Amino acid sequence: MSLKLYVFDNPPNAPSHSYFCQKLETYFRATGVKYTVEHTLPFSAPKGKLPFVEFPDGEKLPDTFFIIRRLVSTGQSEDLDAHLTPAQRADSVAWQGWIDDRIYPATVWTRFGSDTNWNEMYKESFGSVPFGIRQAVAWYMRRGAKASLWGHGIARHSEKEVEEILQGFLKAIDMKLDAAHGGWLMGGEAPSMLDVCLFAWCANCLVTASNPFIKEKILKNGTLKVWLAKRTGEWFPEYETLMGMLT
Ligand SMILES: N[C@@H](CCC(=O)N[C@@H](CS)C(=O)NCC(=O)O)C(=O)O
Repeated sequence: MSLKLYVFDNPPNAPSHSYFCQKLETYFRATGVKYTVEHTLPFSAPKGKLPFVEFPDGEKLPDTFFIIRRLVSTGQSEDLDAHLTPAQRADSVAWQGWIDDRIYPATVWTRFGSDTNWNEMYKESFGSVPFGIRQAVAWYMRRGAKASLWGHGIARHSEKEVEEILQGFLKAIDMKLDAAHGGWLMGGEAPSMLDVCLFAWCANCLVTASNPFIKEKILKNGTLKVWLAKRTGEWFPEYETLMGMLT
């Protein structure tokens, strides 16, 4: 069976500008799920967000959590946390929640909240949209993102406070890498969902100039860079530019 994976359009052989699209594709690579990539926009997605998948019978399913849950529960893919103890499984879910629901919004706020970072994002993401509608689409998307991040709460913090949140996460990752001696973050011989999410978040932050604070911290962390280079080689050997940044 081959799934269709619907994601934002992206330069070839590079990580996605969307963390959640990168997360799902990384899960597919880590588990060997067969898929083809289709480019689309969130307006066409069942829940208005990307990614979503389409099964061979035409059913469309959105949301990384529910997509992975369905694939695992129907025996179409591997549960990457199956080898963990129940307590470790709970930890893995908590780490995923930290990344998906706190670190990802903090990351998006650094991109959309600061005018300097937004200008980078604008150049990278809207350059191919025809002049004239480019400004309108960008303005609409920034306004929507700012409103939803205000609703989430992260946009109510100062830049310094958001950096503290990100810094705390990066410190925790350092401790995790140290405890795992640079191997899989939950220990053992195989990746867990935490490895998938951390790789996806780092790759997604490294591919853009719109989050300089995070990018600089990742690129200054030798242990994390070695870990990311290993994962890139195993999961996305075609990401040559990313590999160049890491080695
Ligand atoms: N809970 C969803 C989140 C997906 C999500 O937030 N996708 C973002 C891109 S990273 C999106 O489509 N944003 C467009 C919008 O909100 O209009 C998942 O796990 O797939």
